[in-house]
Amino acid sequence: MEHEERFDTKLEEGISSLVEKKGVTRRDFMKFCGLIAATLGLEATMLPKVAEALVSGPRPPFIWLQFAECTGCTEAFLRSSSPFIDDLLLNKISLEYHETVMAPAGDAALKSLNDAVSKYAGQFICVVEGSIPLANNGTYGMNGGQTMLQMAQQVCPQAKVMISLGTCACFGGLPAAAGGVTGAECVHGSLGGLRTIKLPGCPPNPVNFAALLVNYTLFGDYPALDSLGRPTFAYGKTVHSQCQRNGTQWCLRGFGCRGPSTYHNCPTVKFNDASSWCVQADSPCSGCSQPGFWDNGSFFNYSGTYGGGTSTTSD
Ligand code: FSX
Ligand code: F3S
Repeated sequence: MEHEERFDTKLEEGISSLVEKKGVTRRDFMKFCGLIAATLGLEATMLPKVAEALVSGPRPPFIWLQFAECTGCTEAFLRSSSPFIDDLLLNKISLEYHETVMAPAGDAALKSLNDAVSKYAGQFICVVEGSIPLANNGTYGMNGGQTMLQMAQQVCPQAKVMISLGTCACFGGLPAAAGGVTGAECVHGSLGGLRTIKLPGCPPNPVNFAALLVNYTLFGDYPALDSLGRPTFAYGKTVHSQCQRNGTQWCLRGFGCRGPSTYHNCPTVKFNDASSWCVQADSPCSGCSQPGFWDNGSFFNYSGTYGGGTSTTSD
């Protein structure tokens, strides 16, 4: 959809400088704003506010921790085909600590973490990727002589807002799969039930993260969450209920598709600049954003008979 509405001079200047820097058009930017607005279920009249939040909103301090994981969550941002998502991550927030993208290493990195926590105590937004090894006093996950658990215990309770990014941080994910020896647990469980917004997915969709930030900038509060702590704008409906194959002969339910028991907006937001998603690419949904993934959610462990698969809901 084309958005030709012009905004006030300051906002137009901000948009111009952003699109110039990214080598894309104003229309591309407005398309991205439209995707964010649609993801949040906002009226079209909110588009200028969404644009403003992306262009000139406040830059809250972020501390981004990475524990037991594959870095796929960060990669999903940095390699996103949307030219605006990496910009959002690197320029529209004040990224005080992030091991993958920061320049300092070793002691200097740990010092910058401690400095940032002291300086922004009670004000920073903390993003955690990965689950936390608890077995053997947490020694399966060490960072600078500290266990990941110790680091999480020191940093996370001082955050203003906690975001668990990816299934590992939200529910344990792959590091917590059967056969693992590290005793990895989700962030919420490892930290005595600390309140955290959960954005599961392996990897999570960067558009939902961008939408969460825009929502926070616009309304200054947590979005509506479901009983598991996931924003309902992204996890309010099953994949199956939004799937383009629903009711067609092309449905992959007989191949172990987990769409009927997986809550996520993949069919509408999609991945890679909204070009495709798992089922569109002929893969059954693996339930990667549900608790129990990998062991319970993945069709890789599907033990039924092809052609006769079952699902837990019928919507
Ligand atoms: Fe987990 Fe993320 Fe999957 Fe990987 O940080 S949700 S294994 S995409 O990297 O934590
Ligand atoms: Fe079929 Fe639903 Fe999966 S329509 S392909 S079972 S998401």
